[in-house]
Amino acid sequence: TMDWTSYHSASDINMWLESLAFNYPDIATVYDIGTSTEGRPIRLIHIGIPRTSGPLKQGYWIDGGMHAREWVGPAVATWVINELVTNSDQYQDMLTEIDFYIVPIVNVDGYEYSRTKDRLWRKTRSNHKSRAGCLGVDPNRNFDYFWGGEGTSSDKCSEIYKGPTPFSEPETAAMRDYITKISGKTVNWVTYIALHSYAQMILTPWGYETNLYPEDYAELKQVADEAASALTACYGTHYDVGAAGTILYPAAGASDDWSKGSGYFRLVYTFEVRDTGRYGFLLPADQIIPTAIETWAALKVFGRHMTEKK
Ligand code: 0X9
Ligand code: ZN
Repeated sequence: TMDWTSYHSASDINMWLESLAFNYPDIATVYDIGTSTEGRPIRLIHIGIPRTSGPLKQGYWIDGGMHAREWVGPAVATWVINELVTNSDQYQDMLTEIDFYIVPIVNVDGYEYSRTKDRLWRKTRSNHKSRAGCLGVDPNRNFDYFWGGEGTSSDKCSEIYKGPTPFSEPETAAMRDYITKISGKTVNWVTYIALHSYAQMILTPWGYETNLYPEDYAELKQVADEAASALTACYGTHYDVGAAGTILYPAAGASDDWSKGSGYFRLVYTFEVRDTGRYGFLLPADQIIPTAIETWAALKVFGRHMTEKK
């Protein structure tokens, strides 16, 4: 059983995902898309109403927990999973057209390390033989799109260490392999969302340079503005919308730029959810539910945009 009044361990979340899929076998299936450095499963839940004929369903990917200390990401992801699965009758239209693929905790080792050893840990826990004994890679610098560009480091002790090679981390390689494997075969990917914290921003590509925009930026921005309005309508939380490298800072090798740049996804966003620094990464657990409710209001706008555009 699960609740959203406290933050939970990776093993509790993984067990809960399994039981949820067991209880709702018609719409939910769990897959382990890989194994972390320390041997934990990287668990994905696939949610949708199966279609027996017609075109491939549209794919909507959501991940959380890429950065270990950003605990609210996994909490929001699990809230969204619970909402979709247990209230699926309310989401018939979306679930007949769209398949959701949600990985609540990408960086499982880091998440557990943050829970038990070092609250502000960010990276994975891999060992790339640093002389100083530093561990871990920033998974959001480890994707191969402009890998090693601005806002990355080759210093193994850096918080933004890009890794020895692109996809050196089993966690990022698992994402790439799964997304690639099913693309165009069992799903037509459309939307990619990465849940991070904190800043209260909806970020579009590109993130690897400043003042650089994809050709369809006007559409990306317009839909994100609509999503931000829906979010603000819940509790008045203010969000900024813009290209990551321009309104936040340039950082290359991130999952969003890879998703867009590889051509697998069209609507690509990184959410930096609550707050703006009062608590920062240490967001109190009593803000999980309001954060999830307002974030879901925004995420539904992308879903509606997908089903309308026919
Ligand atoms: O630096 C990051 O990876 C993200 N911010 S965080 O504070 N959660 O670490 C922002 C990534 C935005 N996307 C790109 N720059 N591509
Ligand atoms: Zn992050």
